[in-house]
Amino acid sequence: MDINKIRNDFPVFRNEPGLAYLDSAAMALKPDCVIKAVDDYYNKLGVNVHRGVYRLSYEATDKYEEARTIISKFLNCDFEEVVFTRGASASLNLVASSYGLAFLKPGDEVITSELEHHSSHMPWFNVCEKTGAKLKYVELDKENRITVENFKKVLTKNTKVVALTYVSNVMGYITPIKEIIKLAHEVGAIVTVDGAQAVPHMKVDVKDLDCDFLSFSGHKLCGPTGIGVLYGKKHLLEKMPPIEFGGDMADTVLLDSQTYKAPPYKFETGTPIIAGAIGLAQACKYLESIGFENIINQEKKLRLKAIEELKKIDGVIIYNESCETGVISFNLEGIHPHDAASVFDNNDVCIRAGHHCAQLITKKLGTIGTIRASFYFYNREEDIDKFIKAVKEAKDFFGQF
Ligand code: C6P
Repeated sequence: MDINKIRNDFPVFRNEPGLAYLDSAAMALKPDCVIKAVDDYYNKLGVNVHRGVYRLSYEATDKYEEARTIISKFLNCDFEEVVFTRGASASLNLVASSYGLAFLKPGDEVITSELEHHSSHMPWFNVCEKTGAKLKYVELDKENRITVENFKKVLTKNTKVVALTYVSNVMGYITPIKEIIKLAHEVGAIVTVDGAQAVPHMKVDVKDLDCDFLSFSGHKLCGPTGIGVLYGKKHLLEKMPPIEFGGDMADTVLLDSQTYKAPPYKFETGTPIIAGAIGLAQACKYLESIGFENIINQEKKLRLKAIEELKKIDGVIIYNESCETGVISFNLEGIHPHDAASVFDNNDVCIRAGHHCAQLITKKLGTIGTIRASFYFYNREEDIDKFIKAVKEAKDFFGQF
């Protein structure tokens, strides 16, 4: 893989060749082809879909629905199973607010974990409070991973929903989700997978996983902001009530009754995120052209090298040494992660510091937050040199107080 050629696809790197962008877990940068797809829609079409009875509107509708086809192939599912949303948070909330509120009752159980992002766990906390269902947590192992063994301990015949992350945004661990889905289905539970940190990095085939729902955001896979996907099995989407009502999702509206369109449109109220969907489809094609094997290999290679260098520095606490994706969560002994972050910024190194919207796991780690560096396929060895230099500077500077 020619990294310099790949970096040339990204305007941010052309503008700032020296930038060490190590915050792709928060948001991935955008390549020219995605920006062009969005730009083309605004420049050449720029009109609404599903409504206009004129050529430009038909063309916009075709582009929007073609994006759904591309994404359904990307995930290996049917066209109707792709619901466009504002992002992973909106998708995860949709499942809880629709499926959860409609079908859970007192005595039912929902399994989640302390590794979850707030957007995966909090909607189910809310649903359990409202329905009287019980929220249970898989005990994490010594490394703070979700294991099949520990999952079995909380799974019962009362389990109705399993809401777990596929890849943790703080630890970067991959959950053994396929085995968990199989076990959950044996007791009749459905599984909603938070794929926000998985879909950008590995081939996710929803048929192979057999998950019931999968949520992700476009912006973490080189797509535009404000667009996300909820994959849902057709028979489940069909029986779920809509949670937003109004334009485009309505079928027949009378004074004393109303009916809704079939999925996915039942869940896409109002003017949809047309440019976002078109840009996201282009991003999926772009990642496929890079190849998921190449993507994960580059991330792992860089991460290993960075860990090797970090371990040579005294006072570095690494929380996820065995992680199998591109994330390093660490701290510098006695230094607040936000203080350290300012030194990274001064060195043109973009990292994230804090609880990463996952307070359950940062609390479990015994810290208020971590410094997180996350690698993607466009990072290179020079980024590690800059990163390590910043770590040493932060340590030297704040270590004196
Ligand atoms: N994590 C991070 O820096 P949204 O914000 O809706 O696009 O994605 C929410 C979300 C859900 N699940 C996981 C596992 C995530 O990592 C995220 C977003 C970013 O880690 C922003 S907090």
